[in-house]
Amino acid sequence: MKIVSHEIAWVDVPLPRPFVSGTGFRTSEMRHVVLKLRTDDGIEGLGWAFAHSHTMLPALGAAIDDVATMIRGMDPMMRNEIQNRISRATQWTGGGFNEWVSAVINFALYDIAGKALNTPVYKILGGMHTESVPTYASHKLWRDWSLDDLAIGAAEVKADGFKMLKFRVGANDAALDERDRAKAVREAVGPDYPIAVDINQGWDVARTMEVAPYLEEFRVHWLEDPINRHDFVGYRHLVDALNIAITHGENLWDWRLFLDVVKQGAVDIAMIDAHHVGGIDGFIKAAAVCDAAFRPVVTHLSPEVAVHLGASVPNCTLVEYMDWSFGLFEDTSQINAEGRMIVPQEPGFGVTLNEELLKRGIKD
Ligand code: SMN
Ligand code: MG
Repeated sequence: MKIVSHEIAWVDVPLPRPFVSGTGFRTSEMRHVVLKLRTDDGIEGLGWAFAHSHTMLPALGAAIDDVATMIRGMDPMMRNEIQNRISRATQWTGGGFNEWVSAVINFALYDIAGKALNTPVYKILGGMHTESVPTYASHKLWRDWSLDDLAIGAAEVKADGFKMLKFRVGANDAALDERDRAKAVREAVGPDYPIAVDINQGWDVARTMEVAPYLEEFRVHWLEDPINRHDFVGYRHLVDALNIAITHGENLWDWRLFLDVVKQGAVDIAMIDAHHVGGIDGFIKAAAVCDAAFRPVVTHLSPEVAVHLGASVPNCTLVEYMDWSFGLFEDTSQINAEGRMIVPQEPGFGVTLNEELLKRGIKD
């Protein structure tokens, strides 16, 4: 089998509700770049990426286009040989961007492998769960939500069957206001339901030490990305000092960085974004590094990929449920009555592009 051609497509996927970041960035659609990678026996593998702002996406699309052209003629099952070729060609530019490009190619290669072998990706990886994976809800409860909306949204998530929820804090000036958010959520879901918070690198160590006791009071299960992604010394301090599990890693753009994090004792639960670590293969390496240090991992975004990782990676304990990409596909992982994400059994990732939406393309 050989890679013979590819196509790059652009599509704006409408969001179920507008997204407003903690820094005030607002968008009502998520722009995606889609790679269709084709083989000489007629198989088409899909890879995709998105960005919250559109700024870097044209550059990403151009780089994916170049790399897909470069690997023409290669055997798509030879993923390591292909990655070596990509690494040699891209070593002159910065790490994060290269990981992003590699991830989209790597996803398409896995989708091809699954279709060629008539096997879902999670079984190629060595399956662990055949039907469903444990999942937490992350698609609501944003920082701009009022206390009332937070309470209503938290109760809805629980009623929908999810086994845990994540809400955002870190936007308020007063520590007591952050406490109010945790209080509203805790009271809405009752004493035993697991809740987690995400700060998106909004604080420093001192601020985290100031606010965390208020969150501990409401039994917050994990504190995610409280401080800058590079401050491993700070993370080590928080791991040692706080009674809440410290979770981070979604902003680490290379699987090797997880070795630094675990060696320094700077994480309790590692969050890995497959797009940021070069794809499925990078995720597996990052997760193995964490496993060697007895650290569980959880996924970040892209549930269509993450469901296969959650169903196969031994120390992957939770998959993030986020609905942003759902419009891109005809079929996407659904949640069962127990709040678990259903594992696709179709070959590859088991997703079909929404070609109608693809025809509409992008807005500008
Ligand atoms: C997050 C990051 C980027 C986009 C949306 C949400 C957040 C998460 O950090 O972990 O879900
Ligand atoms: Mg996060």
